[in-house]
Amino acid sequence: MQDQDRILSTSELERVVQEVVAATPVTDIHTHLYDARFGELLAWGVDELLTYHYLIAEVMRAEFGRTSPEEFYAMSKKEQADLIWQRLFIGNSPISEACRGPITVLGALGLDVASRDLDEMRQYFADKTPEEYIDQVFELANVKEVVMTNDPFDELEIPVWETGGAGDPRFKAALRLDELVNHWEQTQPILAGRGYDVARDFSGKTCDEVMRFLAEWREKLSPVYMAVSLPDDFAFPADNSQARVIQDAVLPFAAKEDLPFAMMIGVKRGINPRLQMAGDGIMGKADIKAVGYMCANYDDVKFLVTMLSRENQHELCAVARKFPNLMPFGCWWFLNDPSLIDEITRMRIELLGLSFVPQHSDARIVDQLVYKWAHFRNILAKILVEKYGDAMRSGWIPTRAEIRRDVSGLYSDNFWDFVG
Ligand code: HDL
Ligand code: ZN
Repeated sequence: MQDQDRILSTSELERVVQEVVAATPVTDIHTHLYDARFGELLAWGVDELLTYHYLIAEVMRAEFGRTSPEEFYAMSKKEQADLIWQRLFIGNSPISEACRGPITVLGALGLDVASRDLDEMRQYFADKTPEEYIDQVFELANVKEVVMTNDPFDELEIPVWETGGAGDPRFKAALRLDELVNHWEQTQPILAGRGYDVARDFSGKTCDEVMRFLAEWREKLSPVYMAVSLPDDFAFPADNSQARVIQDAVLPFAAKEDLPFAMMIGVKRGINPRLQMAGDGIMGKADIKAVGYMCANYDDVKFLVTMLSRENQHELCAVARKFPNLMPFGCWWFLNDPSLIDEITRMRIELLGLSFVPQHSDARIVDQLVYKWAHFRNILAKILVEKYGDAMRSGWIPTRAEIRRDVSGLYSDNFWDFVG
């Protein structure tokens, strides 16, 4: 260990941690982004940023009694963005995390946020192409690659995959299975219509045919993992089609193909259907026993798990201590806020050391990579300074190389080492 690599003071520690946390590129393991070949599925620019469904939910609160969800959704994208800008940024101080995001992005792009002139800021995006803006955002956010959310039942996505051809190597695929797992009764006829010999009651060759479907889409997408979101009442094992698809098709396929299975547990879809996508949310904690059972009984499957309830976080860490095939990841959705990111990340470091994936952006708009990662890096740096500092106060001497190793693990290597 060379002397100049050793960190001997708190001030040096703070400088090194800040530098490494900022300079280390990120693998963003769950997003809803698409590379430019997906055309209109790729969202970018200030009007998309302002009409993010998190901000729609917030503007509906500000507009209560004035604008109904139906009236809002009848507006054009520009009119929606104007209303959100007026209500949440001008008429109220933009200090919620969802409001803070666009301001961080616009400021990072060098725009005159203090002008509050949305039309002037729109000009900045007018002559950009998606491709050049993706390059600019990836550089600004210091993100090296993202994992998409790819739905084999999405009529807009399917043609792009059927066309084939290599996409942008920075955009990895994930095979999203919500329609198959959570809506079997609606999806089984669609699969049958595509030539798979599947029966609603799972008789005959149904499970083999579902695995043939998975194999064919694995061939098309080369996904880094399979994924599904699951409700707060998800139970496993269970006597229902959701558990049956997982048990008799997804898990055997995951084991046979060594393809990890990501479970995002705790979402309640359509709590307020009038808000459309903004109407999904959370109505209670999930049952960690399902996760423990799966990890214990399918030790040849790698599980990536994130949970939506704050109340599930500690037990997820405790279960992960028992199962090396369980990789907790991210501060998902309503947990992607500074106070909860701080709480959850500290908990994970204290219980799991550095063996987890601390964050994903869940970005739907390319621009969001800038703020979701800038905000996270600020919090991570403070926590790491404290944790390395604790060791130093007892005489441990960390090195620059070790801090670079650790941060690279949290941002990227832990994920790639786990998925293989
Ligand atoms: O199911 C999911 O992947 C969630 O992330 C939802 O897409 C949700 O709407 C979201 O974007 N959360 O951040
Ligand atoms: Zn998501």
